[in-house]
Amino acid sequence: MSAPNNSHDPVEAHALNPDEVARMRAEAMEAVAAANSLDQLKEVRIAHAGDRSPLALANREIGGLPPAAKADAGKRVGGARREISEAFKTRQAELEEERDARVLVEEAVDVTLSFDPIPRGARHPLTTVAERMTDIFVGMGFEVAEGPEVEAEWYNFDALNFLPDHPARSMQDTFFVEGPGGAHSGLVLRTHTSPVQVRALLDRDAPVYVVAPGKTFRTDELDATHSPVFHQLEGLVVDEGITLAHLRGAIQVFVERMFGEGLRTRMRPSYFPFTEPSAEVDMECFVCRGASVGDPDAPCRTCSSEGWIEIGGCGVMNPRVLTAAGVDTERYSGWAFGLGIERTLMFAHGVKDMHDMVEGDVRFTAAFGMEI
Ligand code: FA5
Repeated sequence: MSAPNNSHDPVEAHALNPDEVARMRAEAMEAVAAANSLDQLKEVRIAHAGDRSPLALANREIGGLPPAAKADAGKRVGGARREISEAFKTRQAELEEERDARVLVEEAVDVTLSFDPIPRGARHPLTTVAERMTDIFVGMGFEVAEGPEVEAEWYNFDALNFLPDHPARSMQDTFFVEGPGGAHSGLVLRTHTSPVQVRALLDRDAPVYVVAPGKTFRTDELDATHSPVFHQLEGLVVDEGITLAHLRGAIQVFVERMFGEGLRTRMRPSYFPFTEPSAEVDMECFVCRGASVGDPDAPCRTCSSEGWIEIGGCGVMNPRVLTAAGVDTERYSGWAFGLGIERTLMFAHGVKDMHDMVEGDVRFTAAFGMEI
């Protein structure tokens, strides 16, 4: 006689033991009730209702029971699993409701608060620097003059004593404006602000003290220090007894107010058709103040260790220009200068590349404090 087959006896199959099923159910119900977040509840579900949970494993054993015991065990295990599933759904609904209530409080938006729908803009640093430069001269008694950006060749060149074959007129430097059908229009995009000198002199009687900030155009490639569209500040003085010494003084005052007290300036001989003598204006490097010259251990990137920085051109008015503008050269004399505004911004604020000024990235403007 063989031994009784007890392996399918629900009492002996531990997992199907009614007490054990009740214990597993109670443990699961307790864990569901204790879950305080949806994440915790998810873990509880895996542990007590997942495929590898104790009750799921017990359920698998039912298949091996004798038919008479199957229904009983199935009812017991199935009932426990259903109850756990219901408890899980109820707890899930409670926790979801709690979460929604919390999110409503935590993420509440006060729609009655005032807001700025469009970010506030600011003027471009070139505009504010041009204004500061202009203000320095206005403080010395100058008035502001203007001229058109699309300018007659006569004002841009002829009246300023540029001879017809002067290289600045060539296609290399000048944007010529085409007339109808490609005809010669006699107009250019002004290559400098100097034509405003002539316009200012034709507009008013001497004495004349004007500055003219404005946009200028040349067929230069955009690089770190050049742009095809750039800005200059023109200055012009015509009065009795005016000499180069007044020009030196005005430039010196400008440099000290713009860049710092005690900075020296110098003039190097140069050539412009509308001034005689002509000079390039240099100012002492405001970073190294000349200390980097000949000192390889302390190179200066601002002045390339030259000690001086060029800021523009200037000179005593050529009498031919004054005559073309109807000024009595027996009585009056004068001088003029043209300063690069981009270069001034670069030196005054350490801007290393002109691309930054023209690319329109608002972060560049923001770095200057969004002056309005
Ligand atoms: C002139 O344009 C003369 N009209 C200046 C002048 C006025 C001389 C009155 C005498 C009397 P120049 O070509 O050197 O000169 O230009 C003057 C300044 O404009 C330069 O020193 C430089 O700062 C700036 N500049 C010239 N070309 C460019 C460019 N492509 N991009 C940016 N700045 C430029």
